[in-house]
Amino acid sequence: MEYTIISDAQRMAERSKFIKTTVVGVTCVPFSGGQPKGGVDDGPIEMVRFGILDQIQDMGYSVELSEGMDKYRSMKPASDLPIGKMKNPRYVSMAARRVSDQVKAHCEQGRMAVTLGGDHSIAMGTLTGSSMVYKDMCVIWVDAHADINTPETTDSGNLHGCPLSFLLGLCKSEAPFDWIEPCLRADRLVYIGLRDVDPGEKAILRKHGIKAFSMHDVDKHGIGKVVEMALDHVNKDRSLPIHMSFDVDALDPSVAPATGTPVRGGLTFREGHYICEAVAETGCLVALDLVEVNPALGDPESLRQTVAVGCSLVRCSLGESLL
Ligand SMILES: [Mn+2]
Repeated sequence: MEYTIISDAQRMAERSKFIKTTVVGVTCVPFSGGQPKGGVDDGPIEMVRFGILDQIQDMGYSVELSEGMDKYRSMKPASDLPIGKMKNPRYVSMAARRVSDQVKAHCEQGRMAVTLGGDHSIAMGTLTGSSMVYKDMCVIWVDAHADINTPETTDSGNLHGCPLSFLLGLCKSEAPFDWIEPCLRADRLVYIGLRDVDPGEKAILRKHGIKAFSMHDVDKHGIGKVVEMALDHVNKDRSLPIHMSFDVDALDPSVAPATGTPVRGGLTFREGHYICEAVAETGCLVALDLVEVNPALGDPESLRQTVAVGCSLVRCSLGESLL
């Protein structure tokens, strides 16, 4: 009896509607300027140390790594006074702009673009970059938080809570963020996992009719139905490219404890993985962000657990299957 073994990479290339190569473009972004806690800049380094690049290659892919990840630290300006409430505005802007160039370059080459953060402010760059190549793409934002504060509505001034307001064009185009073109339509964005949303953000979601599936919806319908409804909302015919931005704090802190803003009552290990598997199955995924792994928070076991789960979410999104 002969058995043919087909690699996950081959299967994904056959299934994909947009990606026809088995090269994955990985961008590591050791960046923490969008929030106050040190350590989240070590997230991508720990994931690489844990073997994420080898793991992707073991699935049959080859990896093209963006150059110069050290630059994200060295580009930090000597002085970066707040603008309004926004903290580290110049640094966040410069880093996101560089991320945007690197992600765009991978997308232009037809590679799946995988970005390892870093805090979630880098999504200003990842989505700007991918949307330049995939103009009609939709976005699945998996997170405990809505990350849609404007520079006016934010209480903390931490820009990792604001990327979507820039991408949707909800705030004025002003320096240093005037390079960001609004690239995302409100009806092409859907959330999964929300459970800690600021009052100003709730008002924004309502006003713009942005669809969100909170943990309440996950409890009520189950994750399978929620993912189906989320995809139906932004991608009815499963014909549009998908950029998924996955914040590990969407997972319950018992599953991913080493993250900057943990919130109780999150996704289970399997629910998180199910989202990635189901999105991979659509054949529409073109870009993935995995952000907010912070190795400095918690004991060594918390770190190992969080890094491991981050890596396995990436693999599932790239088509690693159970059978
Ligand atoms: Mn986030």
